Amino acid sequence: MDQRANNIASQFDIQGNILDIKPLGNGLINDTFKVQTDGADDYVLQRINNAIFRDVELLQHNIECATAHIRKKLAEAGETDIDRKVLRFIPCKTTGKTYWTDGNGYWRVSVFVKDAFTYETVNPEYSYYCGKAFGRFEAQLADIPDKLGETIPDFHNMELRARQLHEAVKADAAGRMAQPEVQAILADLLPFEEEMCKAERLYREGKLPKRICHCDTKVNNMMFDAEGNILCVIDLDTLMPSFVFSDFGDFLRTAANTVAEDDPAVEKVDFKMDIFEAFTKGYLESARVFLTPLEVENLPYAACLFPYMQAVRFFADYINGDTYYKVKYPEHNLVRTRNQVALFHAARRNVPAMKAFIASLSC
Ligand code: GN1
Ligand code: MG
Repeated sequence: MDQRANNIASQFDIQGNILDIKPLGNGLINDTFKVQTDGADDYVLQRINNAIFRDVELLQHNIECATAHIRKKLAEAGETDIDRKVLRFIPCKTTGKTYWTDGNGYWRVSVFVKDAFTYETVNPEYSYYCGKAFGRFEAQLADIPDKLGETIPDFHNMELRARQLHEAVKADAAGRMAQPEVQAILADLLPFEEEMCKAERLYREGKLPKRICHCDTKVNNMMFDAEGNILCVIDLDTLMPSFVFSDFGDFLRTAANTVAEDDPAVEKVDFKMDIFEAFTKGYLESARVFLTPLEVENLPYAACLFPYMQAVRFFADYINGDTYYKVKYPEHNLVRTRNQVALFHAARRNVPAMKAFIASLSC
């Protein structure tokens, strides 16, 4: 076992002796480890990517407020097994804060959720549960008294993402603009830019609210028990005020894609309408109570916006020379971009069917 990791984990008020620490999960941003102990709980140790999350104090403030609020609601509702239904972060022994820094990096520890499973893909039944769970998650946070901030300012602001792409193209820092395929992808994306920036326009016109959203509702950020019940939502770094489109759109971006987001077989990419229907049904059952008609009307737009935004983000990173997302090989971000562009087109073709389905729901 790595002595450094052991030393870092020991800064936190964990119970029991550490037996082993090994890598966990496949996030693209933070580094995650499982800390096995001889006590009642195991833990998750995470190095927070401080280049991306610049304000760790705010980040942990958001997470502490949100988890405490959900914990309180679960307790009031008479829930048992609360440590499997909301994450619990462990304070540092010396500072009492839920993060620790050695001046070299920022670290935090949470209780490992026992007997829980995450999946890279889901069937329609599980999608329906995910929809219900995310609608409930947003509803639970709708009356949070604390003020939460944006852990990455303008994280899902499409206008900003479009601007960043334009800047990347102009700077051409990695010399990749000379590739004919890069030019072709750019020409494919640009005509939709204005259409995709609709949310920001509605917001400026005062028609669209920001709510507390998770903002990284990839399917693998949801934990299930062995029977397929949703336990909790994980990866709370991007929990912040945003449009509901974030949670709705990002879930479908991963769950409704016929293949993984970095599958090079673009011809296999399609938008699964059965997943859309099941998720939307569940989501609206929990969220219809607080959503405005304009939000509901624009859910099909959200299903297109997120593959588009992700394509723009992967593409800008490729052009910049892979400075943001972890890559496993040099073309990784380009492969991801192609995949997300194909998904965007597939989603867009399904907009009339999505609208018809939402209109058919009675709830
Ligand atoms: C990042 O680290 P991970 O995989 O949970 C990213 C998301 C992207 C996603 C694409 C802070 O999330 O926004 O949708 O990769 N998180 C951040 O797979 O940028
Ligand atoms: Mg994740």
